[in-house]
Amino acid sequence: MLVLDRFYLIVDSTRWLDRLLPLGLRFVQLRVKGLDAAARRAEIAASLAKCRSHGATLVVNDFWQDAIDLGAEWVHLGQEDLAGADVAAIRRAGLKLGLSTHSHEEIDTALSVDPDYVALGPVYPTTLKVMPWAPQGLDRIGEWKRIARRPLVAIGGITLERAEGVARAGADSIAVISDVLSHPDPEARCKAWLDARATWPRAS
Ligand code: 3NM
Repeated sequence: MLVLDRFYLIVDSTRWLDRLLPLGLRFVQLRVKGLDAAARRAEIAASLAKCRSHGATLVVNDFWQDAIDLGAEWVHLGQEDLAGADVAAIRRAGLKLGLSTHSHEEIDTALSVDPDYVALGPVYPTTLKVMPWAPQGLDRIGEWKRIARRPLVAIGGITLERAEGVARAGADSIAVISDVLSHPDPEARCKAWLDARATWPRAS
């Protein structure tokens, strides 16, 4: 089974990569919004180069055609992105695929394209994304792991203090934005996550 890094940071620009990759990040998602196509492609290309030079893996959110064109290894799609994506083209290009899920219907849809990981969210309330789904809670993680039978990423409102419980519940990897990027000292917080992940129990 594919092994994801247990700490999965999501950033919105290469500026974060310059600051945080030197700390030892291994698995990072670039989630850019609101750039025009040229600026977006430049941002993805620069992020890929930076991650490669640090031995980290970059997951490109949403823009699967750019990910293919620019030689990325991973793409992450939400359900709406998935509906408009050419999964066969993504596969032909050799990219690995992660998918967001929030409900039984969505995980059924996700599993129909055999993704390399499934993300479940929001585990806790999050302020970063407006969503109709109530927080899933920890019990859903175990349920999702049984249904998905592949690496499971937990996302949404997860703090470092909550992370061990999320890992114990069955998450293979924990995706995080604000607990690191909105922290008064993002470098120190990122380092604390990187150190902590080695101590989490593995439920699977
Ligand atoms: N997707 P934070 S929750 C981008 O449930 C995103 O699919 C979610 O940010 C989902 O760690 C979320 O600050 C926001 O809560 C994650």
